[in-house]
Amino acid sequence: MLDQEQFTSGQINWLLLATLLWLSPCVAGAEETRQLPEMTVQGETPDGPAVYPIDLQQAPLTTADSAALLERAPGANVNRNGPLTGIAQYRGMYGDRVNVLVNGMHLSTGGPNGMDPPLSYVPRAQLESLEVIRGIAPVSTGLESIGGSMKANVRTSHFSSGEKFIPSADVLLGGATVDSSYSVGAFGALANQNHRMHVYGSKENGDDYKYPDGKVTPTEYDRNNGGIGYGYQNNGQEIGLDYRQNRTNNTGTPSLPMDIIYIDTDIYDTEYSGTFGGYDVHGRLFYNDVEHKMNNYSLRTPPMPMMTRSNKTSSDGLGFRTDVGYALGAGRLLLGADGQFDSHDATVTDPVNNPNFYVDVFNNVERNGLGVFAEWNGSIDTHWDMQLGGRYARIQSTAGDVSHFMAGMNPAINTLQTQFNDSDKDNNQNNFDLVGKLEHAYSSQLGFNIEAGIKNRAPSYQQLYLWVPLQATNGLSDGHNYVGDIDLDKETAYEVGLGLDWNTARGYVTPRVFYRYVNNYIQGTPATDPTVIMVSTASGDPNPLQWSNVDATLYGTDMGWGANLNSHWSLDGVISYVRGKRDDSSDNLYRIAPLNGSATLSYTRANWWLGLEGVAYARQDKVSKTNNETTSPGYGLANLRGGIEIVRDLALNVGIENIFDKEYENHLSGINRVTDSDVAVGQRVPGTGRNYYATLQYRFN
Ligand SMILES: [Cu+2]
Repeated sequence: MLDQEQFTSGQINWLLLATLLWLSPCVAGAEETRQLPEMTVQGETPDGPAVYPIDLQQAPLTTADSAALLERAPGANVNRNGPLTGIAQYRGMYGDRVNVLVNGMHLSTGGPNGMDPPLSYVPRAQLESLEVIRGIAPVSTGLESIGGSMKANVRTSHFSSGEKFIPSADVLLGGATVDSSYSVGAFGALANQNHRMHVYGSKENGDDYKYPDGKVTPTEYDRNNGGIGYGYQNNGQEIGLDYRQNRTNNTGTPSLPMDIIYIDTDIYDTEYSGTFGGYDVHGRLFYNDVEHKMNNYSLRTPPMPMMTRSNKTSSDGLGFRTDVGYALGAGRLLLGADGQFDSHDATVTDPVNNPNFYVDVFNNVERNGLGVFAEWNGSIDTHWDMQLGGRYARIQSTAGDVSHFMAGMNPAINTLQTQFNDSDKDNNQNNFDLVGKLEHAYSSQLGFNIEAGIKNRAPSYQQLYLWVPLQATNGLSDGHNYVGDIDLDKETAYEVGLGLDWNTARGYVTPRVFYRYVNNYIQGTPATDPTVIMVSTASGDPNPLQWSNVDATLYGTDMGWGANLNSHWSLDGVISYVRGKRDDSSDNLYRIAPLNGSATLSYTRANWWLGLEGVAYARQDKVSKTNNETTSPGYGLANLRGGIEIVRDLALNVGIENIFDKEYENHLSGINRVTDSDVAVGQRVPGTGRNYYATLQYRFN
């Protein structure tokens, strides 16, 4: 079962496991430092109602893709193109529009088709918390956050008290039947009052998953992820150093034209925080590097025997952030500066049938952002809290010249190449963001909030520099070839929101409504350049799209809700609805989640729990004609989960997902492009069939 590659990282895991088991007797007497595992409870967060922490306690550890957990937060969802490629969606926006932070970092991802979205770098087993910031994201959350902000934090070490070093550890084994998958993970830490250090590693591997009519090919996956970190604190000052490595091997993405052969990513992060008088100073510097290869012939049959293609890409990103916070009036002012300097390259070749084949899809592409912001949070009256923030960001993009091996022989390709190389490739945008929020505590149980904001996003590098018609769309997966437009303008969103938080001992509801108008929304529209159409037709799509600035409106409502029936029984759920449409034409926006909701009935005892989950999606018939999007029928699913602490520190979690083995298609799943699959080409990729899973977790701290 283990091939050479697996064995290498398996060795690492066994080494960790052995070390941790050896360490375990040392902590038998360390009970006073024992902390509860990650049990963030909905509606009870120190950050208040603005942040929605996803309850990880009852979320399955066998879901390889952490992004799947987003379905548990109001307004959030996930666009799937494969088992590890969940793209975060929030209130109808996704991809580059949603600011997803991994340990506070904005990562420069390597897949021009969204194969390595930020959350793919945080295996579920290593996730410490996943939070969705509700509504308009504060300007302090990132350079560009037009579609909201989310924060994923990974397991790390924490300082303890006293000089004695206290160890802590966590070992996890999991398996699931639907894709014959397994996951192993280990985390170990050692900390005292001044030093903390940690090491971790995980491996996840699965085969093609089953659905009631067969198997979805290729949905196999293999991901190895690990890292090491150190922190030091003294006299109110603290530094942290972290290194994380990701090695994803053969992993299918049936909704995209190619599959992942590898994604090799290294992430370096250093952080400083200190207090000087009344000033809290914070700084962070980070760097990530991605080497990625995908092709259309290793995990699937190419569309035509001679059309074997391979695409090698590389990306890197350098980012920083500094901020200082201090008391001002009845609140705190945060002043900061941040930057992100990303570069991207991608070259398509045909190593099987044509060694001369090469196309520079992206060459020396750079996207650099620099910003400053000010944000004040405080109270303006006994029952009124306010947030006021402003940000300026300058986003500068540029690209190098490209070449295509056919340019000498094919006049149309030569025209596109010459046009691109002769053009001024600089695109500079000045973004001014503003956010204001008011919260009114009507009583200890009831609060109201109102918010308004202006947010901007400069075009992505694909939207600017895709010069030859191809499906490099950051995972749109609509089957169309696209070309970019160097002269695109930034998107500007004007958004307002209203909300209510009602929270008592017996239950809670947290509804929000929002309305967002986006000026210059970037959307593919039918290409008009006859040369583009000619080249695209020759490669199979006679109707290519070109990104252009249109206008759009998104509005909707979402909420978390729950009821405590008695001391053991409770009911919790979320409901999300969003409507997205063009303003300049009668079309709808593409790949928008239909009305959906979930409810979990839980029975909880001191050392075991059971949960019955119902998930329901309505039909989506508000689809995009421009993107040839098909409608999807509604469906309901039932899942049963449970957990028990067998002995102290050893927990078993088991469950059955999709109990009735229902065949269903999630609207946000992509369209199948693979011929040798049980799923027809052009059909929306079906969801997983009945799945039994179990995880065993041993942790002490
Ligand atoms: Cu890729």
